[in-house]
Amino acid sequence: MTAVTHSSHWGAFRVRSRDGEIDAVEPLHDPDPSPLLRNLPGSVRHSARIERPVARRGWLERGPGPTRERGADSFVELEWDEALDRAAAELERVRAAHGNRAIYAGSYGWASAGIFHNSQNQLHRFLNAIGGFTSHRNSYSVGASLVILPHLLGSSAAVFRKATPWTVIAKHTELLVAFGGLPLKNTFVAPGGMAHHGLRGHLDAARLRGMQIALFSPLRDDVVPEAQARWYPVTPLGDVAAMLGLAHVLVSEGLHDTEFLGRCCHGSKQFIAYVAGESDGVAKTPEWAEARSGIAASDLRALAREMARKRTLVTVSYSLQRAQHGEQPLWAALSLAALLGQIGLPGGGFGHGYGSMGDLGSPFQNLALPMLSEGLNPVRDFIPVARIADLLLGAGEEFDYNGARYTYPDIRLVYWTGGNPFHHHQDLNRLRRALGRPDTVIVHEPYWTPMAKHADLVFPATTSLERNDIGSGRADARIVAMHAALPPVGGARNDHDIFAALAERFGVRDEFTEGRDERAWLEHLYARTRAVLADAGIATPEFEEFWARGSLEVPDSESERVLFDTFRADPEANPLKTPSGKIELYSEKIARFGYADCPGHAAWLECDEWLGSPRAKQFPLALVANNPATRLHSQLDIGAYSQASKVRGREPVRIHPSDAAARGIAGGDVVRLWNDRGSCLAGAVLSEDVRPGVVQLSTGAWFDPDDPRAERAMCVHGNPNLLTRDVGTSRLAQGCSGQHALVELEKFAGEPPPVRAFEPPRIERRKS
Ligand code: PGD
Repeated sequence: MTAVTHSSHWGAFRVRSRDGEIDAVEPLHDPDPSPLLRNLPGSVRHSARIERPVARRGWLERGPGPTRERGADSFVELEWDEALDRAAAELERVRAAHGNRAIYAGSYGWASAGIFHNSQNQLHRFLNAIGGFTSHRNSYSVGASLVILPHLLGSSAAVFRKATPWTVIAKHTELLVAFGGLPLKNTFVAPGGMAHHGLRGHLDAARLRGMQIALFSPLRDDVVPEAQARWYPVTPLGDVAAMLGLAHVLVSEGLHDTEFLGRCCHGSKQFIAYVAGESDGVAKTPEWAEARSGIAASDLRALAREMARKRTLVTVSYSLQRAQHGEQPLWAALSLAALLGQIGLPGGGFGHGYGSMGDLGSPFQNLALPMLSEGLNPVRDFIPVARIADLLLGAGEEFDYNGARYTYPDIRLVYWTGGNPFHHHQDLNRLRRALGRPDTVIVHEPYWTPMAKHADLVFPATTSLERNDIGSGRADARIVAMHAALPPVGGARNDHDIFAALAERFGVRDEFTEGRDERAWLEHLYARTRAVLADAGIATPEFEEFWARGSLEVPDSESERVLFDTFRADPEANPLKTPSGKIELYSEKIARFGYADCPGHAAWLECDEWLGSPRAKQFPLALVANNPATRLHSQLDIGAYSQASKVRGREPVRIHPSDAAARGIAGGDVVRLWNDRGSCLAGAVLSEDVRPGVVQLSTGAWFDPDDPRAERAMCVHGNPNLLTRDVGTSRLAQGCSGQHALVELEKFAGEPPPVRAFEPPRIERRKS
């Protein structure tokens, strides 16, 4: 078969197939292609694919209802029509008996690239056509940021979409202070597509010009070694203390910019009083900070003076806000940058998410390309996305969120497409209990992921490689014609076709499809894309030509943008959308909410699980459960690149040699990590790049319980979310706090149980 163009969240490529399988993948004009492309060959016809619709045996025999059998039961194969009839009947039963709010279809997850086949858009569009569903707000990535940034800066888009691009940083920044680092692995990925990977090149250019990087992270390799960053091996969850210590030096030595603070910021008085200890009797001196952050007071003093001397950009990664009190590192970093007075200058000021997402700081034009419209959801109930287990376990209970109180509805049916909660959620034993509560769980998945294994009805979905689409990210270098490279595997169908068939059963097929097939939808969405591009002055060919050509280039016309430059130049004429019109270092509005876990200015709030907490006596290692380097989240954990990183088939856990020696652990040993929530096995890798007292185990190994019926199962494959805690960042944002946990670790005694994560469940042919 000839090569065709295609795209993914981690890159655009040409793909060649042979004998119904992906054979070779070549990047499309990319200076630094993602190694994640290596997961694609051999992934489409993998034995972990779901090939036919199935129903859980207990659900078929005993009907819908709460059960602990999900994830342990066998499945029975169904014909497509029967499976669709059963799904429609159950949706109808729940709607009629409990109303549409009893359907939870927040259905979080990254799904696949493509503006038409995005499975969540498809799900929401279908459910909106039949009366709506309980939805979610925000994301697991930036749950705290999306809520607090509008209070501080008027909008979150201001920081994400309008971030100063890397091209400007490479030209102007002298000192980049990166809390949470700039891990290259994360920048290979962006939702919707990422055709040009430029970070390595920008860092090279910046280093040659003399830019220095101060890296605050427990992991030395959170910046590529070539960038020669100065490593400040901060205690996990200790960054806010370091920021306040730096702020104290600026203020006590008169290095802060009072003119900028007065003109562009609101509430600097309250923040400075707190830093100086006037409001709480505790001066946040570098010595105070050293005791909490692990960074020497003398180093903090020297760095603060250097920051004041140089053109300095303070940036904080997404990971820092994915933690208890995750709002604070963001606010403290912004306050620190405000003291320096360089916000709005080229290469100076504040950034959030450099190194966390490939498209942040992209010099390519940020075009809001059309997606399939979801229609309107008449149901008002929602949850902050990471509160899924609270929702399922707490019907009728109240929760706080962003200054208001809401009530969890009684969910009877969960509908999931394009996401894997057994990857993204915390405290998985609690999630398993929660997923036992609804009457029915319906999942569309290409693969037998743990979420598919926990469903009652499973529909086999195609992967993007089996269908046609148009791919482009938010600030992408290319718009890509995503040609189907292979026919659908087994009986798999596109999510759109599954929902169209369900819509037919509800008499709303025409409303759902608008009378279009796949080709007609692509032409329709392309016509709308052309209009967006025409507004941006980009000429485009007709659909036929685009489709044959394979991709269109988007110019890098935003390479000179500077975040907040017009605001800085004239804050009266260009006010921010905050109550004061300025950057809020103190927020009366947040203070009025009265949340002890998110007061009116940035503050040091001790986390329950950090190395300074009493719990560390029992669980003395700080786990960093970060995003993986060898796959996107849990996607294609079956792939060759992900598999090559495993140690004796398990996810690698990195541990400092001194911590390993204290426990008699050698590299390559199978180890058990545990705390009072659960445990998992992993393969030990000894590394000096990890700060002593810290272990690092990335997310994304498919959950593989030793006993699927056990109340507290152990994951034999290495999923860290057995150990993480299921609490919101604060009552303000209720974001995901999964980045950290305290754990203990030991060498696993005896023969470790086999890894069965990629084996399908037991599937029976139906007795007629
Ligand atoms: P993915 O593995 O991308 O994880 O969590 P998310 O749920 O997005 O799951 C996507 C699923 O969609 C895969 O199973 C894939 O097979 C399926 N899929 C792909 N394409 C299609 C399709 O077209 N149709 C259908 N039906 N299915 C499809 C990500 C989330 O995890 C995120 S964004 C972050 S940042 C969080 N990070 C952390 C963290 O740092 N630490 C911890 N401990 N936990 C985290 N969880 C969060």
